[in-house]
Amino acid sequence: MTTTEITTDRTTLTPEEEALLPTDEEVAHYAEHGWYLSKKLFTDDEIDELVAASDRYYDGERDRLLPTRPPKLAYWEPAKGDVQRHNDYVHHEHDVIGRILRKPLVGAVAARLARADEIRVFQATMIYKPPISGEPSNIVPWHFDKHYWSSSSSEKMLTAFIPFHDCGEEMGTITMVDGSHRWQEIGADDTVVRHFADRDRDQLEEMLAENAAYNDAEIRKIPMVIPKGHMSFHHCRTYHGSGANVSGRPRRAISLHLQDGDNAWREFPLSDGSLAAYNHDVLVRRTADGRPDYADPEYCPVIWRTSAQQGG
Ligand SMILES: O=C(O)CCC(=O)C(=O)O
Ligand SMILES: [Fe+2]
Repeated sequence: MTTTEITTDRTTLTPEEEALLPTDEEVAHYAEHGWYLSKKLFTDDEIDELVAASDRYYDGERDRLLPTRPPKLAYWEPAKGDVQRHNDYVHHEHDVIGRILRKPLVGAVAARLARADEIRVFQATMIYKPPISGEPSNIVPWHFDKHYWSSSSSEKMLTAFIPFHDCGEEMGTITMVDGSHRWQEIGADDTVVRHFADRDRDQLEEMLAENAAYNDAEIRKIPMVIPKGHMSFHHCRTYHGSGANVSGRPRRAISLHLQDGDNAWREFPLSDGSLAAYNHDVLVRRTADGRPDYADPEYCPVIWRTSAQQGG
């Protein structure tokens, strides 16, 4: 990339937005604990726009469709009924949702937390927990996101969990296992690359306990109490999950998975000899040497680049 391009691409924040970035202390807290509760990064208008756009999305509105259906696509449709809804690639299929999620400020916060110069979207999954207290599909068992991203080379990837309203414990908010991103993992096998919905819940609870014991660590569960417009970030190795929605209102959110500029497809062999894959692999363009390109702007747009002028 030439200097001219860096200057052209330079994204700037207003002074008000700069004040919303994590402080050095908060970046250090993220490095130690593996999670960060942000300041108010989206205005009420932006969140209200997301709610309206998601209503239209659930009614079937799309600006484009994926050209092919990837093997592990999460894609709720009305025929699936009142279960927890997960819809991948909402940033690609819906222009309003995509535009709001690409807000540079969100990328700038992620860049500081990950200590990266560039942040791209990796995936955006819209999530809806129906207000049914006993709905079993509403429970998100313990997992960490890197398990699904074995074909990604980066260890810095992170997720922004963005509720569309105040989100507390009664809604089944996302809950972090404090500091677990620093644990050494034991007992991982190929089954961890399967989505948590397809896995045995007791096995996941047990895996968490075993990993904590192996690391001589206590399991400290921290529910993220997130005011409207704020969001919680977690490192790709931080264990997290969430419980029932007993609030009487739907819990609506987007899980915005982010990658740093250096992330790329890597060969990751599984025990049966096949290679770990991600849904992108059947969608994105190829790099010059034939690998899936996780920088394809069609699916993985850049939302932040730190230029020399802006400093780290
Ligand atoms: O919906 C939740 O509570 C958890 C979402 C999640 O696993 C994530 O954002 O990575
Ligand atoms: Fe997750």
